[in-house]
Amino acid sequence: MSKKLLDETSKFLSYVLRHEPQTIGLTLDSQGWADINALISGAARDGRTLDRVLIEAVVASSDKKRFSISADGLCIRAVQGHSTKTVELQFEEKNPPQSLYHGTAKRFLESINEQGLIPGSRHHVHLSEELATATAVGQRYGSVVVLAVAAQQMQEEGFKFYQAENGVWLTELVPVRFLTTL
Ligand code: HQG
Repeated sequence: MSKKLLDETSKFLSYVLRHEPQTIGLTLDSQGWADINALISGAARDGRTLDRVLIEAVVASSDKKRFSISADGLCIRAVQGHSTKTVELQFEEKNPPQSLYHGTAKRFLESINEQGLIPGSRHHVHLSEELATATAVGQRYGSVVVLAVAAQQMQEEGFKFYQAENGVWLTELVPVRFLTTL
């Protein structure tokens, strides 16, 4: 199976499982689960050949463990990163480490320094435990800058933190006073 096919399929799965399931007539439940057979037939109507072997290969090879398959093997979901309103993942609240990191583009800094970190089209602001991960996330948008978030202090002041299955930390927003530019 080629890396190109795996990458293309991963992007397609991210698109339909996080953002626009309706484009292939797919329904997600509130926890983001989609029936794998419905995904395969919906994709086929869109001219895309998916099968169980390819889907499982994408799930297993995803560098960020973006997807998970249900214990009974029937359903698949994206573990975070949703924008579709039909999904409201119930994440367990968790105590964050003292600091978390957020990589972004330098050109966004002025706005971030006014508004704090906001989720944009996703449901949460995404934060990383590792500097290196935050740097890689920020590089997607160009010249990168990494911000440290005083996560423990935020939590002490009543802000909630969650961790997705793949280790990404999530919170609703980060006010400016908890941010330090590194
Ligand atoms: C920025 C990928 C202006 C924010 C990654 C970011 C991650 C502001 C962009 C995951 C702002 C949103 C999430 C403000 C935040 N003014 N810009 N007030 N507040 N921003 O893609 O965190 O491959 O929605 O800094 O690896 O970059 O999809 O979020 O640059 O884990 O699995 O607005 O997506 O994972 O961009 O990335 P995104 P993100 P996947």
